Amino acid sequence: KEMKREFGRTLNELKNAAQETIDRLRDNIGEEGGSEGPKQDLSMRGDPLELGSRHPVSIVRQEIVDIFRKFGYDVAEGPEVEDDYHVFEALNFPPNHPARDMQDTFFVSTGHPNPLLLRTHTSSVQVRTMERMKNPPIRVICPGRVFRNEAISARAHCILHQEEGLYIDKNVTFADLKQAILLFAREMFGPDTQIRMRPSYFPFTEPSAEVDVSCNICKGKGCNICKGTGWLEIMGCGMVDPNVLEASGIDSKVYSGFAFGMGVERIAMLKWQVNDLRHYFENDMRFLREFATATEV
Ligand code: 2NL
Repeated sequence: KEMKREFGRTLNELKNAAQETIDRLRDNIGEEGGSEGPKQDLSMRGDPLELGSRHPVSIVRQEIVDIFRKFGYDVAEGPEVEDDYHVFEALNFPPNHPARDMQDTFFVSTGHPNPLLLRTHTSSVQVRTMERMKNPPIRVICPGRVFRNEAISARAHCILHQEEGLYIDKNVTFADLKQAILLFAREMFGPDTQIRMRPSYFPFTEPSAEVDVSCNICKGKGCNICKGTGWLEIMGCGMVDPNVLEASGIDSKVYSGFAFGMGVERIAMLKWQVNDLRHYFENDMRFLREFATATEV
């Protein structure tokens, strides 16, 4: 009750002060505005615009694309919602391959002979390129988002970015593949980079290999990034299986080719020693700002 009077007086003072300010401002701009419009203080500073910066995945994606464009490759993109034929069938996946399981792939529609699904690799774009071009030489690099039905952890995520390359012509050999990968690795990781290839298996290439680059942190001596081995795995590759060429209407007796694929997040992790994949998807400003100086918009 006692505070009521005090409170009322303060409110009244506030009201009067506000009214005074409104009157003063109204006198300044003029009651009607008129043909001249309101008089504004043009010297007042505006709100500073906070400039954004490129996401690290976007930076590396562009770096890889630029390297292969320099080698004469075209960039091709395709749909993220694909069909079984372009993701698995045309790439020589056997009918019961585990990737075709609900456990590993997100299905959009099932129960048809050619169900719709979220692509698990961008090879489907290369299949569409082969179908369209028919006549080699074909040189494409296909960047894009891919999807895996996986539990999210430091090393796995259900959305990832991939970049796959394909080169088809007469007389393309494994030696050409090695040279292309070596040149790429030296552009990407520095001129002293060494590569090694280990035998591997993919349904769509034969022979197939995993590619390692010499660890540019410890110069091959062994550190915790390369786990003491001196080598870092960067991609998979191989000679395109003749079945894959034939499925897309390319004569495997006349033409041969090589293909490779790499994870963009993985390359970015190696480049900046990021140890947890989840950083790339959480959009924490403290993480993103780290890359603001790495690129000029
Ligand atoms: C990896 C390995 C690879 C391919 C992708 C490919 C595409 C066509 C035909 C044959 Cl159309 N191969 N792509 C070949 C070898 C490896 O990716 O580890 N990716 C993250």
